[in-house]
Amino acid sequence: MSRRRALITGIPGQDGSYLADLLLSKGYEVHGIVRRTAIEDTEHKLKNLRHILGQIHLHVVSLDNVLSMIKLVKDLQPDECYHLAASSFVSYSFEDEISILNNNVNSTHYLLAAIKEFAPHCRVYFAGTSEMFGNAEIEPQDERTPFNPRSIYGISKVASYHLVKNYRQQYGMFACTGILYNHESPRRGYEFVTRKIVSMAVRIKLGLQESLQLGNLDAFRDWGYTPDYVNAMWLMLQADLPDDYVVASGETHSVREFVESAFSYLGLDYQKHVKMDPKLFRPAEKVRLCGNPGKIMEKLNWKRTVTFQEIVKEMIANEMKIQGNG
Ligand code: F7E
Repeated sequence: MSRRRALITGIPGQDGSYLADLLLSKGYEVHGIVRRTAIEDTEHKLKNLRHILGQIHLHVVSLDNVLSMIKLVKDLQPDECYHLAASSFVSYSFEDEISILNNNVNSTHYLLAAIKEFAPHCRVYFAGTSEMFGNAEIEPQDERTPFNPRSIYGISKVASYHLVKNYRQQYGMFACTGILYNHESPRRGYEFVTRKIVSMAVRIKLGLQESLQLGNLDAFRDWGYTPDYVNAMWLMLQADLPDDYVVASGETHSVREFVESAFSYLGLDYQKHVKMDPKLFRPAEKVRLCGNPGKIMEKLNWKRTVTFQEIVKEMIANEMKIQGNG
């Protein structure tokens, strides 16, 4: 039997790289879409893929060019497509709202249309987010909770979610949305709060820096472990029927708790170093996001394997390895 072929948009990111690891371990032929700038600077832009560069196939395709997307889908005939690429840093979406909305929605639409026409057997995963719930009235949120996005990023994901649902219902495509809550790992980008905290805490420990400025320490998030979450993506495409699922830990922790744990692993008292900076607060932020993963646990037998404390510990250990030797 020939190897199953997967196409991943956003393959260089945290999620894309762990998903590529998972699919390779399952024997897939793995293809990824990257920007030209990534190929020109593999050292930095493809650092999450360094260990598997010889085992995957990369294609330079612009997600805002429908013709190049059609060509790739037609030539490749993927069995599974994971659409992870997006402008995903919520804060930027308050500054660059027009292009973020256009890019995130159009790329999803182009991909769905290309697959419908030229590779209709292909199963599609779309990366939704807890930001779709925004200012949710109910906690925890699940698949029936009404969306109330409070950022352009969240709005772009709600619009794309409806596109996915429409292609599923109108054209019979096997297309699913995973509504994923925050998920972290040593490969998280430095702009996100968990990586910022661990990298700065380690700098403070090494005497390279005195203090750390953060936004709202009393924001609550539902934090999970990225390898568990890419496993959820894969499970959705192996199901008998396409559907949408919330993927979350079901626990909520404050940014302050994350800070406290990270600093205490390093033997530091966070109160001596961490300062809140009102400039880093977000407009209109809902402070408690917490998901109910009951449906995916019951229907697809998904479970998380790593706790909040273990995530903090692994991220600190990795950062010590990088900075301690650097
Ligand atoms: O913020 C607060 C901030 O930027 C987490 C993305 O993957 O998950 C991620 O979105 C919390 C927020 O992630 C700072 O206000 C405090 O409450 O790490 P973050 P995010 O915005 O929750 C969702 C599910 C996605 O889909 C997104 O793509 O931390 N916070 N102080 C801070 N956040 C940052 N970045 N920097 C601070 O100094």
